[in-house]
Amino acid sequence: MIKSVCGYCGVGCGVEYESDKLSGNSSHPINKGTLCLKGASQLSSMGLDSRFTSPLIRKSIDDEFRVSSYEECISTIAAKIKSTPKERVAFYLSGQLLTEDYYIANKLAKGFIGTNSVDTNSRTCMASAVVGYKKSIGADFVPLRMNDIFSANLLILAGANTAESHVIFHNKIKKAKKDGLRVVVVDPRFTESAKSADIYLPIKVGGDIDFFNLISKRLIEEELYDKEFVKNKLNGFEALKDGLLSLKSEDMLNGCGLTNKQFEEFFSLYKESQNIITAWTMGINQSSQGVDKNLSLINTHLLSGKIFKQGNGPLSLTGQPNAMGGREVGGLSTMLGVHLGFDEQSIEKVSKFWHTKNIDNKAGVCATQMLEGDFDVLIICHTDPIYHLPNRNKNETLIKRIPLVVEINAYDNSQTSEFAHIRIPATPWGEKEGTQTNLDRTITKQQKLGKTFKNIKADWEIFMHLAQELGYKKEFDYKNPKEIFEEYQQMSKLNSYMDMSEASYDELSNKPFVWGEKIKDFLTPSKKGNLFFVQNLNLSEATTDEYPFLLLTGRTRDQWHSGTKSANVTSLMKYKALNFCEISPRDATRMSIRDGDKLIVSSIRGSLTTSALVSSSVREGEIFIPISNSDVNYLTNNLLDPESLQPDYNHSAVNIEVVYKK
Ligand SMILES: Nc1nc2c(c(=O)[nH]1)N[C@H]1C(S)=C(S)[C@@H](COP(=O)(O)OP(=O)(O)OC[C@H]3O[C@@H](n4cnc5c(=O)[nH]c(N)nc54)[C@H](O)[C@@H]3O)O[C@H]1N2
Ligand SMILES: Nc1nc2c(c(=O)[nH]1)N[C@H]1C(S)=C(S)[C@@H](COP(=O)(O)OP(=O)(O)OC[C@H]3O[C@@H](n4cnc5c(=O)[nH]c(N)nc54)[C@H](O)[C@@H]3O)O[C@H]1N2
Ligand code: SF4
Ligand SMILES: [Mo]
Repeated sequence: MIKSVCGYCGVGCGVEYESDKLSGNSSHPINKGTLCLKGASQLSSMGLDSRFTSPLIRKSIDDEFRVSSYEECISTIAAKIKSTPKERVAFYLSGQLLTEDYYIANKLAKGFIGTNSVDTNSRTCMASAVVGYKKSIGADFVPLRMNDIFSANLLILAGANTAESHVIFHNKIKKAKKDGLRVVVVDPRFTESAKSADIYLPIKVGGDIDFFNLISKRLIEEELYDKEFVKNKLNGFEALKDGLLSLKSEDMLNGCGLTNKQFEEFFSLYKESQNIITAWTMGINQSSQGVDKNLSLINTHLLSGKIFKQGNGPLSLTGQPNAMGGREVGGLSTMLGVHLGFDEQSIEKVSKFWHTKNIDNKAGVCATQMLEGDFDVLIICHTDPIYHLPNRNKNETLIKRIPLVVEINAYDNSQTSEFAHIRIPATPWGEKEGTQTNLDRTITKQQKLGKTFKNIKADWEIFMHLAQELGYKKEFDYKNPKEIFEEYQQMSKLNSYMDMSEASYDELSNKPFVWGEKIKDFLTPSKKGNLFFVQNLNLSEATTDEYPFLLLTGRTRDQWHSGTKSANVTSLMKYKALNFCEISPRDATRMSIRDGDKLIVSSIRGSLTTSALVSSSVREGEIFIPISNSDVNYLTNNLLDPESLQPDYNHSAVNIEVVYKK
């Protein structure tokens, strides 16, 4: 029997493989034997016809690809990097890479090539939470675990549809509910998660800051905040208090679109709940005020002292399987490695550790700005930016300017492949090994379950061979992921609060390691948390007469993003269609739209074709298109949060045209 970990979402469920069968690992602390359908179906994704297996090369994207060799691809990329100024080389990575893949790519780019433009699709996903945590608690650190819900009285799910996106966590929620946990869902859509909630709050799109501010204001007005904690452990109380008290509660209610009755019903539950967890995902992070939304949410936990105590705290639900590992290693252009930045001291420590003098002291360009940057070499690995970045028509034009685009992918059908000059195949989940950190700091080892094709390398090997070809043979001489993990463990000691060096690589499949369990205090230099007064500035795109609908986008339970792994797996195609557009019954009646009608949805930036699904999950004037429609980002706007540079995917103004009646 081989023990491994699911390669899909941030819950990080343990799996077992024996006699060609995959099941949940009953001794894994996260899932205790259960798996969702995606997790259980992963063997099928290994066998898909769309697996990518031959290296391809072409001079111009107008030419046909020709089959190349792995060696030719690596030497062509290395030659181009050598002749390119370092600041014109960028790496676009993914929260789905393993920690060892990340480590090598980061070490190569930041440590040796000397470019800090190494960023990941996590920029589109968790960047606002990273900045929010850093500002308020002092580090990108999730201060509680999923199982804390079993000690909580109230769980608030804000902009998080766990029933579809974190399925096994959602099952835990259902279990905890039986033992008395109350659940409040705050979401503009009446989601699958909202259906089983005790209270559903149909928040106005973008209204979260007003909602959380109103909670904080009431805590202050009714003197329900933790006075001792505020006095001894927090900065910024007076400014927050003055700011909040200067606002009218009515305006805040208007801002979040809730009635007085709805808020009071919620707030009386809030007041009587001793232990509270607020969990959030894309409805908070993906916003032109994503960081401020995070800060307003975290404020409520700081004021009430409901943090660093069992059953309490702000729980950011990371989406991808190893976005956390990536953040820990340093896979964002705004950090160097192991949560260290680009200050002189950090650069000195890391330079000494890596034996290099090449580290630059400026933050690099982040993922959401990479295509418009001045790059001559862009290496994209384990992600599909043409699919996932907002305002796709613009991105298709921008990427064509880059002289060398390299795509490393395990499947053949990404949307980015059309724009690549060199394509290198990588071994996918099930054929490689390495570690990943789930959303609550649990590190589990992924294991090989099947054979690895001879000429297909794992992502870490591809980066290592590139480094060696660039002349860094001694510095990149690893026989296996274990050696990389152990070097990373040594490096993590450069940061005093990181304790992953206590893990044993060989045991990580059987015995996952949870790092950071000893941290029970703020990680700021003063060991105090920071409150911030923030306000809803309504910066998202507004609807107009021409584009009168607000488009919301998001996940469906059995599909994974662009669908290269999931869209053609038979068992995953039954639950919901890949391409549909939810429209409210009132809008449908007004426009004579029926289920199945073909629609063209357009924004000022582009359009797509979809089919109508009349549903009371969405309100009048709002529509929902799942991201399993790989054209979704032709519609979306590219507004970014000014601090985290995360996109505001969820709120784009669109129009609907009915093409023909079914
Ligand atoms: N099945 C499946 N699971 C996945 C993934 C997948 O592709 N498929 N992807 C993984 C990844 S990478 C991620 S990041 C997570 C994402 O996990 P979720 O964030 O739970 O997924 P979404 O469907 O994007 O849900 C975002 C919710 O925010 C709501 N929302 C939109 N605007 C607002 C707003 O202004 N305020 C509030 N409060 N809510 C708003 C939307 O209606 C939606 O229900 O899922 C992970 N899990
Ligand atoms: N409109 C809208 N857009 C969004 C979002 C949204 O909510 N709405 N969400 C955003 C978020 S949160 C995220 S995380 C992104 C996700 O966006 P992407 O990361 O682009 O989505 P995936 O389809 O998961 O892409 C992963 C790629 O890795 C490839 N792959 C699989 N296994 C391997 C492997 O082992 N090695 C290599 N090298 N490649 C492999 C897959 O074939 C696939 O092409 O989308 C973002 N875009
Ligand atoms: S919940 Fe996430 S980690 Fe668990 S089996 Fe499902 S996809 Fe995999
Ligand atoms: Mo994500």
